[in-house]
Amino acid sequence: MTTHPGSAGDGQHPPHDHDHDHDHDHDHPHAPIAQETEPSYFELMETAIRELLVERKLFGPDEIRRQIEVLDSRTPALGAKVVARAWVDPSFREKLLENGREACEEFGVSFYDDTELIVLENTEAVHNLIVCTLCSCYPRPVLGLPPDWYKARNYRARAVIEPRKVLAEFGTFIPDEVEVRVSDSTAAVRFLVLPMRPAGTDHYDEEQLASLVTRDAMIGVIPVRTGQETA
Ligand SMILES: [Co+2]
Repeated sequence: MTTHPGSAGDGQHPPHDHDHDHDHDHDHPHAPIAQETEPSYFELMETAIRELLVERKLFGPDEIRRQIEVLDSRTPALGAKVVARAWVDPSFREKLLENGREACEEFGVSFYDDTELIVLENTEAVHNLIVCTLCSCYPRPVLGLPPDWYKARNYRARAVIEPRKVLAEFGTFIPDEVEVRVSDSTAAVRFLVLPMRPAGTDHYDEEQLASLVTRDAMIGVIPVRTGQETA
């Protein structure tokens, strides 16, 4: 139990008898929003730089909010639509493999940054896997935020050293005769895997196809499945 300094016995504010900490004096009827940890170095740094840039009028809080809204609007569903279109439209597929960014932009996925997008096609002969060995570079305009494991040191280091072993841990076993190609992303160049269209989907329409395509398949750690596969 905590009480606020200055809130006990001042005649106006009865002492709190519940567990929370805040630095102002009022009674909340609602549960406190938990502040789980102290802000990290990078969180403090971000706040300091953001406040400085706003103070210098280089951009305003509304622009920051709008940019966050754009970032949050990106999900793997966008990438899945791109993949499904490539599966049904050979000329789009060709364009996509030629210039990923341009093809995506024409398809309606805007790029809010200066990154190039290279789309890597999985075939019967080549299986592609993407990684950022340095940090967490990822095709965010088409997939949104990367999963935590993508940013983990373990994945970043091992994906290039022993990709088949890493893939096996995702339940993906690549036959020896298939080449595994690992592409290392950079700040300027991002990759997206164009997975193989699964067998038995000839009668699927574009939307049904898109619903099969998952984030992990576009990173290259799993194939696209229909759920109808026999083990
Ligand atoms: Co990176």
